[in-house]
Amino acid sequence: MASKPPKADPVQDAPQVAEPKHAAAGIPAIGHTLRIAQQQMGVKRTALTLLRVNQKDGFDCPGCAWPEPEHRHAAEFCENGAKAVAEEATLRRVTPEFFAAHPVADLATRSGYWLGQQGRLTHPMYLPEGGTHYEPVTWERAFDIVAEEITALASPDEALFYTSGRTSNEAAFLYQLFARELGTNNLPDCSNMCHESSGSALSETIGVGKGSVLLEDLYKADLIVVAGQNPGTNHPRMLSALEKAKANGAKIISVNPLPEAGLERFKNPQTPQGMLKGAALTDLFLQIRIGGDQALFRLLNKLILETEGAVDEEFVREHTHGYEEFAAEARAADWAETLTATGLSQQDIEQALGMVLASKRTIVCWAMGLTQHKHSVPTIREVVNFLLLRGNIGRPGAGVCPVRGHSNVQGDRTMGIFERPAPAFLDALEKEFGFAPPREHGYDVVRAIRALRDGDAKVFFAMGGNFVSASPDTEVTEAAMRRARLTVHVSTKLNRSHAITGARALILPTLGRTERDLQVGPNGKSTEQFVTVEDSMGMVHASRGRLEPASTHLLSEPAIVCRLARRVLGETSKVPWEEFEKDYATVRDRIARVIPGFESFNARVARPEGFTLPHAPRDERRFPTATGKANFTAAPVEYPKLPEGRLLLQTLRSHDQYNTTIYGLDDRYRGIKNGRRVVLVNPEDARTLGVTDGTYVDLVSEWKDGIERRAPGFRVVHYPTARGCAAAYYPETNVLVPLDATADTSNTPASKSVVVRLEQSATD
Ligand SMILES: Nc1nc2c(c(=O)[nH]1)N[C@H]1C(S)=C(S)[C@@H](COP(=O)(O)OP(=O)(O)OC[C@H]3O[C@@H](n4cnc5c(=O)[nH]c(N)nc54)[C@H](O)[C@@H]3O)O[C@H]1N2
Ligand SMILES: Nc1nc2c(c(=O)[nH]1)N[C@H]1C(S)=C(S)[C@@H](COP(=O)(O)OP(=O)(O)OC[C@H]3O[C@@H](n4cnc5c(=O)[nH]c(N)nc54)[C@H](O)[C@@H]3O)O[C@H]1N2
Ligand SMILES: [Mo]
Repeated sequence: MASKPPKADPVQDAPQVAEPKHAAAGIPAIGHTLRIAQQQMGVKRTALTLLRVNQKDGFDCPGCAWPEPEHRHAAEFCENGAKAVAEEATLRRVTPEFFAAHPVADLATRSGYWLGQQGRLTHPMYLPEGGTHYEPVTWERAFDIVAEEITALASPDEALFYTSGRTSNEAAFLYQLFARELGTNNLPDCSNMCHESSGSALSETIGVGKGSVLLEDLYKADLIVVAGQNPGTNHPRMLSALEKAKANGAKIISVNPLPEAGLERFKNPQTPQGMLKGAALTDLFLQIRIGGDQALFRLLNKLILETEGAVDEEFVREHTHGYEEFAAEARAADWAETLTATGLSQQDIEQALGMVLASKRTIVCWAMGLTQHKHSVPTIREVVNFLLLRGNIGRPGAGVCPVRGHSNVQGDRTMGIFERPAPAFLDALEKEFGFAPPREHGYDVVRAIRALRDGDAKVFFAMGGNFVSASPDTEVTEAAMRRARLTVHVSTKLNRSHAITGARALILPTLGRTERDLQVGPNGKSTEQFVTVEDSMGMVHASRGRLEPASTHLLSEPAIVCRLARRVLGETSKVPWEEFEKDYATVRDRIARVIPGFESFNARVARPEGFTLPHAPRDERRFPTATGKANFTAAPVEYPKLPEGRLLLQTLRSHDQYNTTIYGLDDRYRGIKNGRRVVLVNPEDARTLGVTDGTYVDLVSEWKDGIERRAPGFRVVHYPTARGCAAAYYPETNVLVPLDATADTSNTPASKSVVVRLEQSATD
């Protein structure tokens, strides 16, 4: 039997602390997975559902974007994928009775954990202006309300259409089509807070904003650098790939302020010997200071340049641009400054260099540890310089590997969810559909918040996600949201964004990945639909849900967009929305005509393994940049400079959460139990700052705008992080991230480098 959701809230946050672990996955992971899954789904549904994850006839795991291997295990999922599935396939329900019992003001006092634990949304719900409770509403009335508010706008640019990264290709394509036919490019998405820095740096330097490696490249690599990523928690299936790479002889360098258990040792739950002993993964751990990566790669580049025969001169000559300028800048890199910026020793760096020079095929993998700093874009460009120097792009076993987060965040971008669409994409839309899409750029996430705050945007529509909790500067974002005329959320689960509303608000409940999607076709017969997704390595495949939907009142995301578009755009629309809703294959036919790489989409996606999108640098060493070559870049080295008595805080994920969805209160690998309000501090720093393990402090962020941002009541945990650095979980710490503290060029909130001071908590 599934168990009941927690009644009490605030759930007691009383962290208990033990030694951090040195290995990830293995037997405890399996027990833990099944326990969480069974609480939500009961025993039988757990077994039936988990067997379908990532199988060729099943659904794509709604967890991360790591690709599926060619030879799939019967259990091709990980502990955290199983938690993501259980969270969606739960038997708990949030019904109209629940909303009648909980006024919105009450929901706003609840923790994200409590809200999520209540279960799946079952009915469209409406909060009228001045109302205190959400009330059930028909779908027709819900679409009328959205249409009323959109029609009342002075310009379509006063509407915002946010997307989170679980939305399928089909739904994403329809959604951006609707926004653009309406007349706006205001399509902010979670990517703006995530890998935007990677996209910005890669498009400029190699001409494609996506990773250039496939799974088999990892198996062929000599050296894999994993920088700013915690795969043990966030991409657990990557550990199997790293294990295989090691078995084939690869070396691994991990670059991280924290010693992450998953990168130390991996106990593969799918092999008996793996469960017992496990494989050591990291050969060299570079415990870097937060934000020191650009300096590290810059110095490595200098050392490569100074080593006879280390540069792949032929590649540089044939395929790159800007080498001389870059080399001059890199030769000027300074040892002393690098040691300060990175906190590493000369020996660390020399050892790394030895491994770099010994490798003919090098891959660099990264995630949020590189993308969420002020200087993230130049940092990632420096990684590209590093790979270009030795010809490590566009050959087997080598390349760039930004490891994407949400399971279809890369696909959503491919489908046109982007506030700054390429002219060629808009031209193709125009040709296919016969309307003129707007050319002016729209708002990204940070600019969308400013627009709401300043009254320049009045309707906020979200296709999934939890905008209020995921965004920076929580108080500013919440106040901005409350100024909206209408906030609308297409959601599977309850979250804080439903409680912080505009004057009017709607919750539109939708099908999840795990659920069967039936649409009534033109012949009047119900036909099962499937959707498609693209993983982190550009592989596109089908996803088919099998479970009965959580409620008979749910609509699929494509159906919601099609009906809304018909209602809002009416007779004037040039798009056959009704046909699209009835048969998603017709949507794929259009995608095939609009987006390069999707030719014969329906035929190719019918293959169980799907197909791989073309990637010019990877496939042909062709670099579609402005210069027609791969671009070396030469930016000055930056790194955060910390005032006396302050720490540099990174906001990261615990093992029991998926972004703003909190599965539980433990962070097993880091030895934290039963609480999330913890701040990990190096014991030496704690001593200097006069705080000890177990005391409670407020985190107070300091930024140049002089505004004091405070997150109260965090338990200090002595932890072996790099000196001067601290770590605490997101989203509790988003209050500390200033809205305007963003990465240059990409405008991604700098949520991994927040300057804070610790103050004794008043309550301590
Ligand atoms: N279970 C689970 N899976 C997830 C998610 C989840 O929340 N839960 N989220 C998904 C999403 S959307 C994303 S984007 C990914 C996120 O995946 P990650 O990027 O792995 O997530 P974070 O927890 O933010 O971890 C950042 C890592 O970078 C390190 N780091 C921080 N600052 C620096 C730095 O300056 N330099 C270096 N070298 N390292 C640094 C941190 O110590 C940490 O190990 O995971 C995806 N998968
Ligand atoms: N401080 C700080 N802030 C961060 C980050 C950080 O590291 N530090 N990371 C950033 C990153 S990398 C990201 S990607 C963003 C994440 O930002 P979002 O993507 O906006 O947030 P999520 O928590 O993933 O969204 C969870 C909600 O999505 C809904 N949902 C789940 N599945 C589905 C579905 O299939 N369809 C629909 N329609 N809805 C669904 C549920 O209602 C759930 O409550 O947060 C960013 N914010
Ligand atoms: Mo993300």
